[in-house]
Amino acid sequence: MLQEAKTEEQKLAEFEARVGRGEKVEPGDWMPEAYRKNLIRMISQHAHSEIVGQLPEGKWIPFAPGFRRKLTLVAKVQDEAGHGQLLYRAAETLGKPREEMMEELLSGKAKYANVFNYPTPTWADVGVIGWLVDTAAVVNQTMLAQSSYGPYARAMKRICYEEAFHIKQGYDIVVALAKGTPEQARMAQDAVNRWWYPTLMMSGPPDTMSTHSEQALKWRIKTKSNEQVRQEFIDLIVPQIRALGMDVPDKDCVFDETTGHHRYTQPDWEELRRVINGDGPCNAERLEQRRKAHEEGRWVREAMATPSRNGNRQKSIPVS
Ligand code: BYC
Repeated sequence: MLQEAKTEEQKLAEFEARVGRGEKVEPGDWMPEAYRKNLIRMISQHAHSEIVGQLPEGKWIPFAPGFRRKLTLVAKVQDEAGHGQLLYRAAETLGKPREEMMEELLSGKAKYANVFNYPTPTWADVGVIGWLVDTAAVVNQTMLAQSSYGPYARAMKRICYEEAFHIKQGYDIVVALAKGTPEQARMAQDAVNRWWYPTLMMSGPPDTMSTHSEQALKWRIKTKSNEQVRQEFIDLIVPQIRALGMDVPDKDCVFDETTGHHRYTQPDWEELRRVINGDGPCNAERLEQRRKAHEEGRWVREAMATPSRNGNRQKSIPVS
């Protein structure tokens, strides 16, 4: 039967059957409008997170202790820019123009990961972002690599390869500090203490407070709930923290023999709501920096959009 001759109900039933069989949905395929909208929302927020996520660590590039630390940090921050590009591209395949996404980010309308609105006062923060935040990101993104939307799932695969390197980079910094002087060890512990709850919040609110999870799980945009992802992260990271001789900031975080998982204290969900709605410690600073970078990159975008002598015009517009 031709696609046009089918009723909306038939198209939806076929779509859900395909997704249920684990098939990928591709850009030209029929999809429910709510599926398209949910994906655009999530992928564009993810792209913004990669772009804004360059700033807290990027600030430390001039002060990295030594040439090798600087090289790996530069490479990491550049990777994040590349991830942003991949994700904007994936969102564009759903019909969302890149300029609109940029406008939403720069105007403060769009959300991006909560963690990037916290300060990075010491070098240990660079290590802890790479180790804790990137581990939480990889647990989530490994799940998203199974997403029903083909371009998003494929972007996640590539991104996870690079994030695995970022985790090692961060872990290596923390190991050096944890095994260094007492002052360095204190600095590492202090950073773990400050990043613990924001990192737990990164996996999203509890399932009872999540607005999009039910639909996202039904259509396999996500394949695990926010709480499943958070639990997976905690079970992975807690033994690593203890193996380094460091304290888990939550005194009630203990392994529960009956469930086979760690119990933990819930983060302050009101803090998450505030931070993602613009009222975190560094929201204004991050957006100001992004706006400045966007303005400074204007000449590049304009130069690339100008036809060359042979009449060719560069089609894709760089982000910054
Ligand atoms: N931060 O219904 P819910 C990186 C929002 S970058 C901000 O559960 P969903 C890195 C949520 O968007 C990778 N917002 O939503 C880069 C929704 O708001 P709206 C970062 C959050 O989508 C540089 C509302 O709260 N990873 O690793 O089903 C250097 C209700 O939530 C957050 C991603 O972006 C949050 N933590 O689930 C280093 C992953 N939590 O749209 C590292 C992609 C919730 O209704 N995103 N919100 O206004 C996801 O996996 C999902 O969107 C979430 C939330 C799990 C975050």
